Order: sequence, then structure tokens, then C-alpha cells
Amino acid sequence: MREYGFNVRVPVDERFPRPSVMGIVNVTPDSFSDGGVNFRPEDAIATARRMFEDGAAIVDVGGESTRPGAEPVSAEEELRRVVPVLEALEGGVPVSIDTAKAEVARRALDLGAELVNDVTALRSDPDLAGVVAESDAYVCLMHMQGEPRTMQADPRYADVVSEVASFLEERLRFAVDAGIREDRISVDPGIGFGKTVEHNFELIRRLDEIAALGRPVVVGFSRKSSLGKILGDPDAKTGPLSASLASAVAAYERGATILRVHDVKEHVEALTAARAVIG
Ligand code: HH2
Repeated sequence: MREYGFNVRVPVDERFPRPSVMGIVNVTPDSFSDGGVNFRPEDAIATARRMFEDGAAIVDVGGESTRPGAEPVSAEEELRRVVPVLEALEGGVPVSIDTAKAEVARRALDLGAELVNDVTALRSDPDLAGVVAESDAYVCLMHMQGEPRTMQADPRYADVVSEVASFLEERLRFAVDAGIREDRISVDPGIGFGKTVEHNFELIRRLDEIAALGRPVVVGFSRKSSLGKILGDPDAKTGPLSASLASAVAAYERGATILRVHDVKEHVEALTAARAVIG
């Protein structure tokens, strides 16, 4: 097993050198691409351990699907799903908690989670910013237009990149005003969250404009349906590994720091090669 020790917190860009891989462990029955696969705690634990062995810098454990059309789950249910997994990983595998709920984040941080990944960018639970600030955790602020149940109905922007950048800048200011150290914060354009296929690719094409905010950028394009759609299936619900790897490398070249992915080993290999090319 790779060694993992809990160190004194350092700035997020030191903790996650470019490129770093975040492995996805959805402890859910209904996630868009791995729903059910890691729903049993023993499967989620084994997957997380394997991802860390394969080179993930952190694994993102989530107990609520945010796929288009997903129904929300209660804090009790989310805790029931993630706590056994976090307990087993504590001290052995670095963990991020994918939640928008302060209660879930607080419990996860008590169990050693380092990062709070909030797809609502601290907008849905008024207590979450305080929980992050008090614990000095890392946080990822993600852009989403609308909310998961309806966000893909008819997403519209005048200029998707500048609107996403302005939103993230505003949320960054909100987080800092709430007492979160700026050097703990990363931002994410939220691929697939209230965006068309064209919006998603434009965000990657112009990712330098998001990186210009001065915070490390997280990108999650792994297996998302836009990848299946550009390959010719207009009804695709997921995209293949090959297209996930290409989009991760393209995002890295344009400034992404953390790539959030399902297939850790392949992404670590692809990004190692990309880094060798870029130098
Ligand atoms: N995408 C998903 C969930 N959380 N967090 C960040 N920061 N960025 C993302 O792009 C992102 C995210 C959706 O993917 P997944 O976790 O695989 O599916 P589901 O939400 O259905 O569980």
C-alpha cells in the first residue's frame, strides 16, 4: 500500500501539483456512469484503495447523485451511505467529500476528509462555509446553472466562459469573506451542469480564462454524455474512456490542475505522458 500521512495543511496547489488525479467513488445506486457499482460499502472501500494505489492524489466520496434529473437525498441517507466508507479509509487513503450539506461535511471532516467538493459552490447550505472555514479544509467551488433536476432542460448563456468565470469569482469572494483561506480554494467550471455539448467544449477550449482567476482549476469530464454525443450518439448518457482521456489531457494543457475521473490508472498514465511532452 502507498504511504499516506496527514500533514500540516499546505496551500492547495502544493498539495495537488499539476496534474493531479481525483478518483470518483459514488456510494449511490443512481450515478450516471457508475451507479450501483460502489453502492455497497465494501465495494466503495476496495475501489478507493485501488484508486489510491493507481496514483490518485485523493478520492472523492459522494452519497448523492447530481446527474441530470436526479432526486435529492436526505442528510441522514447521505451519512448512512458515506460514513462506513470514510471510517474504513481514515488514515489510509486521502479523501474528499462530495456534498452540499454542512452536516455531512462536518462528519466527513471529523473522519479525516481533507477537501469539501460542493457542486453548489456554498450556495445551498448556509452553514457549509463556516464548517469549511473552522476546519481549514480545502474546498472546491463548482459552477452550475439551475439545479440537477432541471438543469439540462434548456441551458443558455450569452458567453458561457465569461459567465462561468464571473460566477466563480463571486463565489471565491463569498468564501473568503466567510473566513475560508483563499489558498485552500479551487474552482471548477462544472462540465455538464446546466450546459450543452457546445458549452462544455468551449469551457475546455478557453479554460485559460478560468485559470486566470488565480486558483487551481478542477475539471470533471470523465465519461460525461457530451463525449458520447460528439461520437455520434445524440442520446448518449455516458462517454467512453478514450474520449475521457483526450478531454482530460486537453484540459490539463489549458491549465487544469485536478482531473476528477472514474478510471484512475489510465488517466494517471495519459497525464504522465502529457506532462512529459509539455515539460
Ligand atoms: N461532476 C459530478 C459530480 N461532482 N464535482 C466536481 N467538482 N466537478 C464535476 O464535474 C462533478 C462533481 C457528476 O459526476 P459523477 O459523480 O460521476 O456522477 P453523479 O453525480 O451522478 O454521482
